[in-house]
Amino acid sequence: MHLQSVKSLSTLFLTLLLCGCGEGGAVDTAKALWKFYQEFPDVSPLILLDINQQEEQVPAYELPSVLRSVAGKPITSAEQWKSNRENLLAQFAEHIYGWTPDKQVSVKSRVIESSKLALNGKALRQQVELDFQGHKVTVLIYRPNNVAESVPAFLGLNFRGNHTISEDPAVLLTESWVPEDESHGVLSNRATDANRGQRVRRYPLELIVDRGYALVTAYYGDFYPDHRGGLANSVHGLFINDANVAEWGAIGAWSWGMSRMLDYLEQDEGIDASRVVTIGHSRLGKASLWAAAQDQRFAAAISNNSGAVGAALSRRQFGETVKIITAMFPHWFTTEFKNYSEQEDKLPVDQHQLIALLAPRPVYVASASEDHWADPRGEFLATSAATGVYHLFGMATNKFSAMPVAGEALTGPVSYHLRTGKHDLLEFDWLHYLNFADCYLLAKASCL
Ligand code: GTR
Repeated sequence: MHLQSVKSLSTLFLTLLLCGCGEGGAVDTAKALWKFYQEFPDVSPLILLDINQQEEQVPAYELPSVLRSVAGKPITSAEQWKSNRENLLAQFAEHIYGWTPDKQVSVKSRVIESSKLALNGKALRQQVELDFQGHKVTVLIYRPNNVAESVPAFLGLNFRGNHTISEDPAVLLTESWVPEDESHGVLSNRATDANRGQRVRRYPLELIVDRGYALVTAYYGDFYPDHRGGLANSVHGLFINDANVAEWGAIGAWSWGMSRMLDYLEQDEGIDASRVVTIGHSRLGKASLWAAAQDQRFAAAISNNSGAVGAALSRRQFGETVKIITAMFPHWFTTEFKNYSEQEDKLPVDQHQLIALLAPRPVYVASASEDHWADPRGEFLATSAATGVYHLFGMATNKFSAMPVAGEALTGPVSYHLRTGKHDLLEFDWLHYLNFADCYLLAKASCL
């Protein structure tokens, strides 16, 4: 494709900002283009010119029914749904995320730091090393003090290292590869004190513990460093002789990591491992859904602005498409997935079925009104389409007849909200997630 007009140049620049290649709206377009080039030196930014942001240009499509089995038979009962579940998961593994190894890996866990004085004395902070035969991951836990019984928890991975989620100087710096970020003092891919608290806005820790929940997190790069050469230092090395994982992607590795964090919580008396909800933003929202879809020990899942190959319908080809995501992030997926570029209608599944794999456990999908890259309407429609499976289980859901206006939510075991603003995870989102958790993890509130 060639740049034909000034109009297409400005479309490109706007798209660069949209795709998160610039942080928020603060960076100018030239910087965004430079950033894109640095992160994706072998991808032409012209690929972004294909992006559709017009509802009228969404192609006609037909979704695979959530109430039809992989073998093509109608599903009319919860029992039939359950017996089709593994086949449906296998479709996502085979065509999209790759197979997650089921081989057990031995792990040694060790609390390496602990203090009851965290968050102004409100929380117990624990840093736990999980050592998978030499591959080490550090889990950070904040758990409310002054509660006798074990508490429910939000469990999710973070983007830049545990030390970026709070200003707390006791949090250990990650030793894993982190993306270069000169403006936050990250040079030579090593975290430094300079980027402590960089993502504090995404983690209202005091609010979370005040409401009676623990937060459990780890740096996603501890499981799989998020770049094309990341495989060499990823947990894939633990399964080197396991043929089934040859086509495993990074999203799969992050999801696997979330399950291993849950394994640890099963031994932690302070946390009720039967009441753990996965949470993730953007690419980590994709991992949140895939982790909870596969691992039914998770009590619920939250997907925040997860977009393409998260909660958004691929067949809409709105915002980020299969073609774009597999060009920019090939290591996230099984290699076969890129064959569905511009052939989304050939995919045997679409993302509403990933959401449905949570059933009958509660699931929450959230979008942001300016996050066109992630296709808010596609996220809403996928969530809506998943409700049919909850009805099979005899569960009442909200009516998803119309997309809520920005600032509004649809509550219930299948929840959705549209926050005003950009691609991010903010207090508005957390307040809704906490209410959702009050309903389904604490049974404190009436929920529809
Ligand atoms: C974008 C990517 C999205 C989303 C996002 C993020 O660049 O295209 O799929 O994952 O990054 O994780 O912030």
